[in-house]
Amino acid sequence: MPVSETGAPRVAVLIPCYNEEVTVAGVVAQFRAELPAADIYVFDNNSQDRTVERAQSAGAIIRRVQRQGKGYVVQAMFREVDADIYIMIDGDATYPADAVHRLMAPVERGEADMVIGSRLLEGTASRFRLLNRFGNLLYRRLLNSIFGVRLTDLLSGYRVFSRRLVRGLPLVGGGFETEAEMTIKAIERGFVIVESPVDLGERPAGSHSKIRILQDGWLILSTIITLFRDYRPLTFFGALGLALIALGTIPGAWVIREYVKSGVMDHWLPALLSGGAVLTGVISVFVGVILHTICRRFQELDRQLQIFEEMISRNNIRDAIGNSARRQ
Ligand SMILES: Nc1nc2c(ncn2[C@@H]2O[C@H](COP(=O)(O)OP(=O)(O)O)[C@@H](O)[C@H]2O)c(=O)[nH]1
Ligand SMILES: [Mg+2]
Repeated sequence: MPVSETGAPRVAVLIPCYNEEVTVAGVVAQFRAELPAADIYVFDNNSQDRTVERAQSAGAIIRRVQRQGKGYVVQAMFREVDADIYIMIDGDATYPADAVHRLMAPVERGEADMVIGSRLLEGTASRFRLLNRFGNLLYRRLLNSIFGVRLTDLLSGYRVFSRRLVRGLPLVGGGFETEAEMTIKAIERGFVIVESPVDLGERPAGSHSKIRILQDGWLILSTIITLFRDYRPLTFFGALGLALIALGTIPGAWVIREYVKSGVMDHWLPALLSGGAVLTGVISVFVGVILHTICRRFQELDRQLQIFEEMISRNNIRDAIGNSARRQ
């Protein structure tokens, strides 16, 4: 764990905000009380209310991001803030600040790169809107079966990150798909993720969620499917191909049986459709195989880069350059 000159890890609290004047000052004050030495940043995104004034008078460092969307803000946070431990939290006072020490502990001990404050782990009493709970359950099933993990809360906004993860996660999503994206990319890059239970509270009167259920729900689903295609191409295109082959085989077998029985070929249309489906299926399987090979090579490159970065951050620059030169 890299540390500051004083010997303690440098902690940054990151609060993405869009129109959170009702609650932001309270969140800043709570984290100031829990972590007196931390830098507390409010990343404002064109709020039209008094979010910035309230955050400023509560003592937060203000950063402004022009491009609208939580994902763009998270990208800016990861790019601009330099720390050893990063805490991300909503500005809506729905997550418990006093849980932060428990959430930070695995990262501080170097045992995890991401701790997710899970609102759905057993024993939690989170107050969810019904549709949000349903969406969360659906995405969790999907994520766990595709990527072979056992996470309970893919979308939590309360997270702790190690410096290694913040520096090593190329995020591109601009909106509320950012949590799904960072979770899947962290899994794929071999970062250690753990969950710790937190109870989600309700927003106070006058404060409104920024999630648009249908639009953002679709964005999150399409992000999971896109990353499934990108990171597990053999399963994705292989399953698609096998389904097409199976679909084409059934009418195909029937056409052949009819032909054998009557000796006359008079079912050209089903024969053509069946041939087309089987051929497309075979092509899809091959596409999966090719992309799988490419994907593995990129994974190796990723690992190599991680090793390289770790060496550099440990000041073994000469070692890192020497190693890469020897490999060429
Ligand atoms: N900077 C910025 N923050 C946003 C944006 N959209 C949402 N947020 C913040 O991200 C956090 C999570 O959003 P929220 O509406 O609470 O989502 P929910 O917790 O799923 O209901 C809150 O602090 C929001 O103010 C945005 O476009 N820009
Ligand atoms: Mg929230």
